[in-house]
Order: sequence, then C-alpha cells, then structure tokens
Amino acid sequence: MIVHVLNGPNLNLLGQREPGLYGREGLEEVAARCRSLAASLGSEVDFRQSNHEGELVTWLHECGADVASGRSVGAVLNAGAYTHTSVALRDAIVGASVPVVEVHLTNVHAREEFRHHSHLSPVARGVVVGLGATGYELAIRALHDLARDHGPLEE
Ligand code: CA2
Repeated sequence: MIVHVLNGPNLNLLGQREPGLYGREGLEEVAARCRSLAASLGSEVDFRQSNHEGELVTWLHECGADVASGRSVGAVLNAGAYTHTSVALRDAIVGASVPVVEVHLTNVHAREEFRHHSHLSPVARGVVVGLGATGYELAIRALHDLARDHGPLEE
C-alpha cells in the first residue's frame, strides 16, 4: 500500500527557521521517519510539499483515485496556513473521498486566534496537533488501522 503525506506552504523551511516553534528536524528528516514507520507496516510513502494551493488540490485528487483503486490508505495532510483559509482543499477532500488525517506540528489551539479554525477538520477522519513529527507517525498508523478495520471504500 501507499500512504500519501502532503505538506503545504512554507513547510520546506522546516529545520532552517524558527526552531523554537517548529523544531530542528528538516522536512527530509520527517519524510525519513514516515518512510521508516510505513515500511514497518508494509507500505510506501509518497511524500510531497508544495507552496501552491492548486497543486495540493491536484494531489488530493490523485490520492483519492489511488484510494478508490485500493492502492492507498489515504493522506496525512499538513496544509500549513491553507488549513485556515482553503475551501478548495476541503472540497477536494470531500470530492475525491480521501481519508485524511490532518496534522499540525504545533498546537494550533495554543497559538493565534486565526489558527484555531480549520476548514479541513470537519471533513478529516482525525486530527493530530502539537506533537511535532511524531504526529505524522501517529497519523500514518491511524490510516492503516482505519483501512484495515473499515476497508478503503467505506465512509
Ligand atoms: O503547526 C503546523 O504544522 C502548521 O500547519 C504550520 C503552518 C502554520 O501556518 C499552521 O497554522 C500550523 C506554518 C508552516 C510554516 O513552517 C515553517 C517552518 C519553519 C520556519 C518557518 C515556517
């Protein structure tokens, strides 16, 4: 199986700026952690990052097609700031029927008010916030458990 891990704007800066907030690990190190855990579950990771909303929409569509054909367990999605602004990403999750676990490195609820609302949480299977890169690993495990327990096509 594949597990898609999609990262939104500015996450390419991880490990280079604001280590006090986002930690010292770079995005490649997060990817390595994801690959290692997925391998232990017998899966491969398709790990991507984009600064462009439309590209993330297209990737969610691709993930939905892979889920529908039984190749993917779904997507871990850290949409970055698009979380708080993007109706298009929410529509893509619903439209492509993607099982999504929304992940945030930081505890968005302990930050500015504008980060408290997510357009994605109501259509996500689950949400993990504030646990750093460990959140990605928890989300990968959850997507595998959900696919195993409910089957890839079930709501
Ligand atoms: O906590 C998260 O994972 C966020 O999705 C990160 C976003 C932020 O807009 C969300 O509210 C919460 C920001 C990603 C920017 O990442 C950077 C990493 C290092 C240095 C600068 C930005």
